[in-house]
Amino acid sequence: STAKRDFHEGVVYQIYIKSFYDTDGDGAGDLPGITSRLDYLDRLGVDYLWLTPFYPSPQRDNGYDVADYCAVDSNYGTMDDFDELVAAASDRGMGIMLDMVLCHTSTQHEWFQRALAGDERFRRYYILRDGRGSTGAGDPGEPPTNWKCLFGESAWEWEPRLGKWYLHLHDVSQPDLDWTNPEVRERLADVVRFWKARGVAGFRFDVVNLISKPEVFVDDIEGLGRRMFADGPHVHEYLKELVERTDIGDMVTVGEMAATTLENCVRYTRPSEHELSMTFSFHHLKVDYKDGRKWELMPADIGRLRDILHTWQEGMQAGGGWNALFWDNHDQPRAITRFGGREAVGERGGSWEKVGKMLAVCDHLMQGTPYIYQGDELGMTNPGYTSIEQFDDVESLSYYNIMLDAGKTVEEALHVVNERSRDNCRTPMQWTAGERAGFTTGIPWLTVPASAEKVNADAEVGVEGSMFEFYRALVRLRHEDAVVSRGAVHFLGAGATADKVIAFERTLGEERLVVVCSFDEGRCTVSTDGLALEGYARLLGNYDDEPVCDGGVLALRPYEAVVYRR
Ligand code: TEU
Repeated sequence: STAKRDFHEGVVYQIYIKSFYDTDGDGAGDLPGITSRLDYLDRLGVDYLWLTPFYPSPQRDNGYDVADYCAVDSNYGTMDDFDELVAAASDRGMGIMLDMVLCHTSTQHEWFQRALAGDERFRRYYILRDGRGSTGAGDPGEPPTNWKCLFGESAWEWEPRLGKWYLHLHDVSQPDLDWTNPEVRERLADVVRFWKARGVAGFRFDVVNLISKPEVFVDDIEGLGRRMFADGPHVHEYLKELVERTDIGDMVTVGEMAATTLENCVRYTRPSEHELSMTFSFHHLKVDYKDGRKWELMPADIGRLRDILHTWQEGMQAGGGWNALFWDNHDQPRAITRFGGREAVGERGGSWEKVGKMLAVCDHLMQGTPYIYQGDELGMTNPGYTSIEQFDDVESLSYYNIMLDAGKTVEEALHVVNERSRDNCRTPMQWTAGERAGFTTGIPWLTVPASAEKVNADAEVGVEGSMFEFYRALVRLRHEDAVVSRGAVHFLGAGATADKVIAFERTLGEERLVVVCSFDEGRCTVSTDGLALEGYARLLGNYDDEPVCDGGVLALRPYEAVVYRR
């Protein structure tokens, strides 16, 4: 499928298939569900649709545990459904991007099963090690290193049928592949070729900066955590090889980079390197992690958020790289709740609309390619579940138990899970105010949030001033305005702005836009000194009228976002 627009000028929409639209009443979304909603996406105006994994999988990690890379899980439809979707999207000028989970397989994958059966060739597909202090065959000893997997416990699992420990950076059912084995790299290139031949426009590569492990496995004594295995020694070489072998250099590609660095992301995305079109990095979404720990709560530090965006926007620009812009994806709580607060946001009360639109302005006006995660365009919020039974995610359940073991009460642990769970973004898409939000006729796999009554597509599409129409206008702005897509970015000094305000400019030739976003729940003022706003008029904003600007002081209302143009 070919999208009508180059990724520099386009917008990507992420579809978490399981929660998008269900056509067969099994309570989970499917491929025909996407095809049936293409008019909605076309109206929003997006150019690319990134689909999360729909390959056969035991679903321990909702499809990121792949059992067969080149087929469609029957829960999601058939290969014909897939081909139909590609063609129908293409008719509307939308390209399909597929999620390639090449760092690990499921333990159910044939390769791992053959390794378990003792086939030496397939044992070499995975990362197997002897235990520490093992006295020989059959004695596990201790795990080879003290590494923790990203979902909590040890990254090593003893497997008697292998007579070894295997490495899993994610769930125990997701053994990491050994990319030092050339045969593995060739087989994974086959996967990319397979889907490319079916007409997709591009790929998203899951945790692709974790594919190259350290040369020597030693304990993490410096508290490096993920940095122990992020951006490993051969990662750039492997990526170049994959891109060249599969000839995807002209397609749109994005790499998900866990715990990465700016320097590496410049290298991943600078066109002359022939690696990727752009990268997701996550530093800006850790500003509410206490001491860097996801499962310890802290209010978002907006000064830090500004510093990180500043560094990444200007740093990627200086290095000739390209950012993927996003607040939300299927691994994050909803940004609107996160930055607005549960009370402030409420269920379409309080500052809900202001926060949602302000975040949208901030994201869509930066330099890079914006990603809209399904439901963001409606202003969907965290569901505020009341019982742990309502959660499904393997990571949430793992940490819930870890927190209980560490002495937290059920209420405390539930509170943290409510703030941080990946399920927050995975709730069913809110299509209507009707039963089950119009998502399914069956029993939804995750509880539909109460907010669906008010926050839904029916209530917003075509309604002036709605969140949906606001997003639609931002997409159009990027399509039509070169200063938004191609302009240079420059952050307007921290000194010039208030504590909770982020301001930057975009320039192209004579054109200049100034973007001011307040993350403050109250009113605040900003000196216009650093903004140079003389002779400027408001282009767009999230209040009906302009903020008062008088005597060199700009008075911003709660969560106000405003874009000025000369
Ligand atoms: O996520 C990678 C990743 O680093 C996440 O584990 C992230 O750290 C976590 O969600 C934040 O707490 C990707 C996929 O997006 C995710 O859905 C998968 O579970 C994971 O890889 C394994 O494939």
